[in-house]
Amino acid sequence: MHNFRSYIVIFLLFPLILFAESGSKLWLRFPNVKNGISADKIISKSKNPTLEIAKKELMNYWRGQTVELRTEKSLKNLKEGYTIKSSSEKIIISAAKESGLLYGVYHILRLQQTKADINNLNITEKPSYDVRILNHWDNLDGTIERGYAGHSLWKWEDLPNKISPRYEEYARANASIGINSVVLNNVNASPNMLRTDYLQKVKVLADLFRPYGIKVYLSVNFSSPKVLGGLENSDPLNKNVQQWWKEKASEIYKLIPDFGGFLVKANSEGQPGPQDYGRTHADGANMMADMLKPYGGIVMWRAFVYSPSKEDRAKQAYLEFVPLDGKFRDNVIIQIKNGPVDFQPREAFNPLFGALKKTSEMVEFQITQEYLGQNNHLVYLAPLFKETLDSDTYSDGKGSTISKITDGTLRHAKLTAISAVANIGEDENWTGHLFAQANWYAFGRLAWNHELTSEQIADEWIKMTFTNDKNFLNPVKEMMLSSRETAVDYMMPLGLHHIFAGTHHYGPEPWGDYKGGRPDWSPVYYHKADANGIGFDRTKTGSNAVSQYFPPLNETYGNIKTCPENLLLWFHHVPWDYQMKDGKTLWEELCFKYDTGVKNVREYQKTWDKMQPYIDEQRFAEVQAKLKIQAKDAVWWKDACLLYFQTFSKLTIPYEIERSVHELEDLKKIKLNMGHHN
Ligand code: BDP
Repeated sequence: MHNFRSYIVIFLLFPLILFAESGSKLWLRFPNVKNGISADKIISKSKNPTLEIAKKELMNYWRGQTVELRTEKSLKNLKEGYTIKSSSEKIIISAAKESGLLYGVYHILRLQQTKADINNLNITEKPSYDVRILNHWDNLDGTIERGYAGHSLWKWEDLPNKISPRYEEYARANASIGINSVVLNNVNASPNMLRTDYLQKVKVLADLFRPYGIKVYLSVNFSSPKVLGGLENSDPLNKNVQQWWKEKASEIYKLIPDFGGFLVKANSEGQPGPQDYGRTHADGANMMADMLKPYGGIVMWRAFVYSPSKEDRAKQAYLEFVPLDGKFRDNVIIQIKNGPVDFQPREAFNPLFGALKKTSEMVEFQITQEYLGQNNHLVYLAPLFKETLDSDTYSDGKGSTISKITDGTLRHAKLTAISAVANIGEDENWTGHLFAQANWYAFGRLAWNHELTSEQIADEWIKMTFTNDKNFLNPVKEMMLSSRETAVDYMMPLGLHHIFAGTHHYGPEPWGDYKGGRPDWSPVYYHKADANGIGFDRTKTGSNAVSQYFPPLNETYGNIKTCPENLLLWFHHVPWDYQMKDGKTLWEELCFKYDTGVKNVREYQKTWDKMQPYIDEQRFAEVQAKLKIQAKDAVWWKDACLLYFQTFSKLTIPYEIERSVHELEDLKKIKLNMGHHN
C-alpha cells in the first residue's frame, strides 16, 4: 500500500521534475532542433577546435539557411570582430580569427532566438576592448570572497584529473557574449596559486577554455618569492627575486603558451607589495611586466589602494598613482574601480580616469552584488556600468568620456581592456539570483560594444532567457531598467555611501563607528551626520577631493548649487533645511527618496505577480520569493537610515510617507552571521 502510494506521488510529480526549470541554461536557450542544419549546409574550409565548436552550435541549433564561415586576413583591423552578410539562401560570416567566427555564430543564433529578421543582414562588429575579462574572487579552498552563488566552480582538489562538465558550459556562456579572458583566483591571492601542482591544474582549465577563445590569467601574491620560493624577501629590485619571477614565468608559459598575465593587488588592505621595501607601484609592476614581456603577457595592476590616514580615502589612489604616470612599461595596465571608494550603489566616477595620460587604464566593475543586496535583490547593473563609461572626465576637453579613454579612441593605447568581478558560483542557476544572470550578460555585451544601451541589452536578455511575449517583455524590462536607481533610493540616495554593516555589507548600519578599528571602514566616516546636516565635504573647505577632477567638473561638483543632486552628499556637507531643486528641504527629500525606493520594490512585486502566466513555475516562484525579501530589506534600510538620521535632524518624517515599522534600538541589535573582514 505504502509503495503504491509513493508510485502515485512520483507519477504526479513527474511532469514537474521533467519541466523543472532551475535557470541553469542561462540565456542559451536556442530551441534544440533535432536535425538542425546538416553538415553540408555549413561551408568552411579550415579546421580548428574553435571552428568545430562553431559548427556544432550551428548543427544543433541553427534552423535557417546555409552558413559559410570564412577566415579572412584582410579583416585584421576588426580584431576579434566579424562581418555577417546574408540573403535568404545563405549567410556568410567572415573574420580574421576563428574566435571572431564563433562570435558571429552566436550573433546569428541570438538573432534567431530574439526573432529578428535574418535575411538581409549586413553587419560589421568590432569589439570595444581587446581584453574582456572576468575577475573571479575564488579562493583555493573553494570559498569565494563576496560570492553569493555558492562555492567556487573550480574544483581544485579534483583537478587536474577529474573535470567538471561545468567548465565547458561556463566557457561557452562567456564565448556567447564575447568574454575572452578570465582571472581564476581572488585578488587577495594565495601564494600557493603559483605552486607547480596548482599550475598543472590551471593548465587543464586553460586547455578547456582555449577553443572558446578564452585566455587564463592569475592573481598573484607579491610575496610569492619569499613565501613560496624561500627567498629572503620579495623586493622587486632584488636580483634573486627577479630571477624567481623569470623562472616562474617560463614555467607557466611552458604549460600554457597563451597565458594572459597577472592581476595584482599590492599594498592594499594588508596585501604585500613593493612599498614594503620602499619601492613604488611602478617598480613592482614593471619588474613583473619585464618577466612576462617575452611571452606577450601583461600585468593588470590594481589602483585600489588606501590606508587609514588623515587623507580622504576617496583621494588616495589618485595621489598614489598620478606621480607615477609615464613610469609604467607598455604591458602594464592600471585597473581602476569605477568609483574612488568601493563599488557603492552610486559613486562619483574615479578621478584617476583621464588623469593618467601616459599610462594605460582600464575599468574594474563589480558584477557580484556585494553592496547591492547580494543574491537577494533584483538590481540590473547595466545602467550603473553605462553611467561610468559615459561619464565625461574632460581630461582632453569636452567628450573625454571614460569609454573613450579606456577603449583607445582618445589616446592610442597599445592594449585596451575592461574587467568585472564575477558573480558566478556553483549554484545551479550560476548567479544566485536569476536576474543576476543579466548582469553577467550585460557586462559581456558592453565589453564587446559599450555603445549598446541598457535597454537593448535588457531586451535581448529577457527574450533569450524568458520569452519574446511583449506582455512579459515590456513590464519586466521597465522593472529592470529602474531597479538600480530604486536600490540607490532605498539604500544610499543623494550621494550617500558606505553606510552598510561592516562585516557582511548586506544591511544598513549608519550608526557604525568602529572605534579601535579602522575609521575609514566606519559608516560615520562617510556620512558625517550631525546637528547641522549630513554629507562628506569634499570641496575646497573640506578634503578638496573636487580638485582631482578636471575643469569644469571641479567647479561643478565643488559648488553646492551646481553639484548634481544624486551626488550631493558625496561632495557636500548639507544643512538639513537646505532647499533642493524641487522645493523640498534636504531632510524631506531624503525621506522621500527612501520611501520611493520602498514603493518601487512593492511595484516590482505586483508587476512580477502578473507575469506568472508567461513563464515556468519554478523561475516565477524563485523571483517572487526574492522580491519579498527585497521589499522587507528596503523597509529595513529606510527605517534604519531615517530613524538614525532623525536623531540628528530632529525633524519629523513627512506625513505622506510610510511610517516606520521598526524601532531603531532593535535594528541596531541585528547581527547577521555573514562574517567578513571589513
Ligand atoms: C572590497 C571587498 C573586499 C575586496 C576588496 C578589493 O570588500 O573583499 O578584497 O574590495 O577589491 O570591495 O580588493
